[in-house]
Amino acid sequence: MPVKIGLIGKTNTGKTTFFNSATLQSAEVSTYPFTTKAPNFGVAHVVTLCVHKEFGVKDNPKNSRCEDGWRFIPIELVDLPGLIKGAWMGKGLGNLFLSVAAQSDALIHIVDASGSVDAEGRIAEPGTGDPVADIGDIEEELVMWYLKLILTNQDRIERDLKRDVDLATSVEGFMQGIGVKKEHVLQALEETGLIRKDYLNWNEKDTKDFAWTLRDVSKPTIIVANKMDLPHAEGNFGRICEEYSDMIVIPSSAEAELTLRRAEQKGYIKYIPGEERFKTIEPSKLTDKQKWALNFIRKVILSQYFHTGVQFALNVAVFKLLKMSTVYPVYDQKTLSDKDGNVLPDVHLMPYGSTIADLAKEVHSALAKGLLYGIDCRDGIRLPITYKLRDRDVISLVSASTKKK
Ligand SMILES: Nc1nc2c(ncn2[C@@H]2O[C@H](COP(=O)(O)OP(=O)(O)OP(=O)(O)O)[C@@H](O)[C@H]2O)c(=O)[nH]1
Ligand SMILES: [Mg+2]
Repeated sequence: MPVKIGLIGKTNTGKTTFFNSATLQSAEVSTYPFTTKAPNFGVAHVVTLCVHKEFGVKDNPKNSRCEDGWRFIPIELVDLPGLIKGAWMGKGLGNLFLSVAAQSDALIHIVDASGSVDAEGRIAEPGTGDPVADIGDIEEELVMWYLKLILTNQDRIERDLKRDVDLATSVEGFMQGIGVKKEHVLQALEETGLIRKDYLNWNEKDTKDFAWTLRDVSKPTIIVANKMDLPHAEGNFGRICEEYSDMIVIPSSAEAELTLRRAEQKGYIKYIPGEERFKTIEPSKLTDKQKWALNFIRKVILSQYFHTGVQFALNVAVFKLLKMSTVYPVYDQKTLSDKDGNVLPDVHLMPYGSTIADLAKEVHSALAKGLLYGIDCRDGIRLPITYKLRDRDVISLVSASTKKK
């Protein structure tokens, strides 16, 4: 199952622009509020330094792509309809939104750092809006949905408790559809201290605190401060970092990334997503407007922030927030190839703590069944199937059926 990242945020903050630039799709973007009516799904990539150079081999990537030494690993990106304060009361898309958002492993909360979206979600002069308040409003929206679910299931919880079903199991029962697991409930009860208070004595504030914490622990999130190319964005970016010091905040210009990716597609420039420079290939083919736009990106975005933030945000979400490792399973330990001779064909994103047995399951269920051990292709050491994988491991999986006689 590919890693899934959801894009959430107030309307008009640039979610679809971010999505299009990362997936090279053409979903509708406009200055009107609530342009995206239903979720858009697409394939984006995270980028990591490929191991082929270290091993001194030429690779034949299959499930990913290798460009100038960088491995591009596919992930699924979901662009969600925009939110606005009060959406949970029924003005917005409610449970449909929540259930799609909940299927994501992590969320990227996109905010307009320039403050150019007003309270109704319309585009306004940069500097007139308050991105710090916008983030708080949208977070509150999400929490209200969690709270609503808890409140509408109060009778069920009480019935469960009477039947000696514990609170965590009961809550998981009606919230697993939005990605809440028993361990999340237990963590939220622990963090709020409510583990020591009888549920029947919870007051309104207790339930709300619980909903906040449950949202927090069940759905890891980073903030992307978008529209950094506009006035007022820099000052607001500093404020966002201060206010949300417990979260990762990444500056971005989705519009700049989209311009670069489209120019690259047309063959005007050579640009590797996430890099801090691009090369103009045929300057004579560019119109004055295109030249101006590319120059602006070079001077205002790349020289100041080193990247447009789009690729960087995806990498951070997968590698830092979700702590995923990249692991290369191979068949032949010596040639580092699969059965058809493809060298380093696949790379898998594995959650922190995954074992060789987990890797085998990802590759093929038949392989997992007869799995005997793994071999670390760096030093030839035989590893037990309970060995916890490390980032950049290249592992030959040996099972009863594949073992060479
Ligand atoms: N200057 C600037 N404008 C941007 C940037 N990203 C998006 N925009 C503009 O912001 C407006 C809204 O962009 P969308 O991508 O449609 O925003 P959205 O968040 O998907 O909006 P909804 O679907 O309504 O929630 C469009 O006019 C975009 O061109 C950016 O990085 N810089
Ligand atoms: Mg949109």
